[in-house]
Amino acid sequence: MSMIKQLRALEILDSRGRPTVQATCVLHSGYMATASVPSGASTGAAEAWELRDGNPARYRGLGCRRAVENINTTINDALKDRPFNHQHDLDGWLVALDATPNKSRLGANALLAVSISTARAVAAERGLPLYQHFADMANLPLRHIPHPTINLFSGGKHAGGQTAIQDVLIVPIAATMDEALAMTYAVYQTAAALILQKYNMRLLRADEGGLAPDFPSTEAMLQDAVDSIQAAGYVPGQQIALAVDVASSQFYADGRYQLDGRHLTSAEMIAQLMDWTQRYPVISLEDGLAEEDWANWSALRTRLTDKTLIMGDDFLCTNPTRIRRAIASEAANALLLKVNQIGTLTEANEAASLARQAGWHITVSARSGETEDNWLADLAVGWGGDHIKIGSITQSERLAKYNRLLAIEADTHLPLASYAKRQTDDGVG
Ligand code: 2PG
Ligand code: MG
Repeated sequence: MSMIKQLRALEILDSRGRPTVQATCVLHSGYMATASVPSGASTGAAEAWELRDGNPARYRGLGCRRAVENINTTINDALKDRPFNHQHDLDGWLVALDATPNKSRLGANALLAVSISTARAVAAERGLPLYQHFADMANLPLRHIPHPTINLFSGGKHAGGQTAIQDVLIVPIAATMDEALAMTYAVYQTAAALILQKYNMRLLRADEGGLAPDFPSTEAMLQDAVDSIQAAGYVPGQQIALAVDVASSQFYADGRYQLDGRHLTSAEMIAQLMDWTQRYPVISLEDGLAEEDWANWSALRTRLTDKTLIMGDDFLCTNPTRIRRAIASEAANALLLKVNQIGTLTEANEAASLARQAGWHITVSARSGETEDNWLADLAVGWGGDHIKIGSITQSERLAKYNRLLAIEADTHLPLASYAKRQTDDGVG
């Protein structure tokens, strides 16, 4: 049994210099912990509500003082001195206290900061590493370190909109996290030299650290990734595969996908996605279709071979209701899990277990606006994520998570998850 003595919060800045929420949980046992929440840019319409102050004179309305105040007063008053045994008790109180469908009263940013800081304090109280506490919360054994999918090229909302699609990521087919990161460094540096030569662009980075020259087309973005892999001495598809976050909700309007100067119908977009998977070593397509294009997701999944991950990000928003619907209509085979899309650990865990039971793959993901906090690495290991998506191997808000994964790998000697579609029951890809 645990009991909160005090919750307190602070407005801090994320990796884009925008305010976000940090909470500290002090337990009666004397254990305490702090956690910070991230924030997206290409957000799904169904995401839980990030409470912002809306005062244009301060951070252009993005201040988080109201969310902070909600933790310091309403949430602290309601949760302190109440004994609880499980995270779901605590998160249930948070959801009931907010009492809106999308957490707009107290703010999902406030709720999540409390949910995670409390989990971390309880892990300390139990004398366990955070990843073990997350595994216990999900009632799962520790099986593997999630396989990294690492941002090489950025576009869309993370790079000023110079391309329609958002990310081309590399998936090093490595045996350990340590090896995967070393391979990534080689490709990243080679790609930086290639874009200097080809686009005359210096090493400038997008929000998640990806390289973001003015690619003339999506095709060029994919081809440059393959060329960089090759020039770094690796065989595309055999030693390093690709994943794409198409983030297509961002270029979908009036029933058409506005891609490279074309206006594609859903059927044409599906054909385009198939073409990419046939011509490039793409193993995962995230948000290949738009969040409101429900009717065509099932067609996308049917048309592509079962080897490709059809992953829902904005489409599913880590929302158990949307995931149930997608499972029933066979609209995807992979979940992108972002806990701040739903607002508490318990609901995110429910989303993950629904996906797992359906035989889906899970990629645990950071947001484009991150902090130096590293809880995501522990969560991804504890909840058995198949892949993890953090961004590039630059910038400390990204490296905090990669470095934590290296430490967990060194401590646990867990194997790296398969890079391929999803884990079978015996843990072999
Ligand atoms: C995504 C994420 C991370 P954002 O779309 O998958 O890359 O971006 O946090 O801006 O939603
Ligand atoms: Mg995405």
